[in-house]
Amino acid sequence: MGLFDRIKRAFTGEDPVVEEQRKSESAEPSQDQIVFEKYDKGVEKTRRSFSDRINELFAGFRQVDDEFFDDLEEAFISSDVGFDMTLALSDAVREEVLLRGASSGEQVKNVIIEKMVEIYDKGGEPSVAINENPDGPTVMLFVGVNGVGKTTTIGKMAYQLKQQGHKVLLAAGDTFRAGAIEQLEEWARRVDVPIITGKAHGDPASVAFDAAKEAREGNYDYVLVDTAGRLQNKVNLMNELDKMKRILTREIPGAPHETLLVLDATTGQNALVQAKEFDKTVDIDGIVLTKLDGTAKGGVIFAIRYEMDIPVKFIGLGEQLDDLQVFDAEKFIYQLIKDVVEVHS
Ligand SMILES: Nc1nc2c(ncn2[C@@H]2O[C@H](COP(=O)(O)OP(=O)(O)OP(=O)(O)O)[C@@H](O)[C@H]2O)c(=O)[nH]1
Ligand SMILES: [Mg+2]
Repeated sequence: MGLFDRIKRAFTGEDPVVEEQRKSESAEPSQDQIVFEKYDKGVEKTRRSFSDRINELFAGFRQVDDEFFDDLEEAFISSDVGFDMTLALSDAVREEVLLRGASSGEQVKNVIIEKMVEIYDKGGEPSVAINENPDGPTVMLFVGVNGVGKTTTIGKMAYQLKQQGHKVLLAAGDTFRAGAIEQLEEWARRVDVPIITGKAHGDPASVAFDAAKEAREGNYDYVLVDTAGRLQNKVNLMNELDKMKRILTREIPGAPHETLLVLDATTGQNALVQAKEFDKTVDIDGIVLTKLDGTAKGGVIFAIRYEMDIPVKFIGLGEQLDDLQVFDAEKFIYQLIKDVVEVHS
């Protein structure tokens, strides 16, 4: 079943999770419901601003003319959906409205939502699975500019993996920023997993080496490697990442198996710029989009989807240990548009 059909099913009450959530306030919430509610809360700001813009647009709706499309494009651009996706969307809506002879506000609104999902879904949903190492420890490298949430994400990820019964090791590869090692040590304590550290201002590649060795000898399932977000300059940063990767590959075949680029959703279109920048020099397997809970700029997920070939695999919906979620396009889009679409039950 395609993405649009699944979202539609959620709206018509045929989705078991949504249905359960609607009915029950009495029973203990299921794991699915908990996740659903996290999405609900996590995208609240984005939903509110997106819904306001779209509803405002339709409050004064008379007809689909050039002025309407100007306003529609403005609404999408200011929701951080990105320039390219906005134009594609606008074109697709124009065409479909004509084709169907849609004239009422409600009809046009439905076309917009349908096209939004369709454009998001281009070529099918990308996999959000982590690349696992079948023969030993899976090494995950976390990269991104300073302050985006790398270290916090590692803490949450370690928690999740440990909950699933895995043996997890942390590696404090940010030796540059003052306090960075202690910060990761604190997470290691909270989650109760071991950590490999080096000296402050030491060589992060040697931390990577020690961690890889320990992971192999101690039969770990996962090694989560933190990195610096800022060095003296960008070239140094990229060289350092490169060196860490080389050491990891030498010590564990195929490592790092998963390189995750962490992006801060509150920076909106700037996150997209960073993604393009990193994509030029580092092989990125997936994106973690953090701080969605604190921003109305969650529409950037569409811009990333439209303009990049790298899937968003995880999203950060808060600062607690269990606030890292696997990205689920269906849940995300449903939560984003639920105040715009008429719910038929
Ligand atoms: N609300 C919210 N805050 C987050 C989320 N993820 C991270 N943060 C906060 O963002 C801030 C920066 O997080 P860090 O994990 O230190 O970021 P970093 O990328 O490791 O930063 P550097 O080590 O300086 O490069 C912290 O205050 C985190 O609590 C999230 O999903 N939601
Ligand atoms: Mg950090």
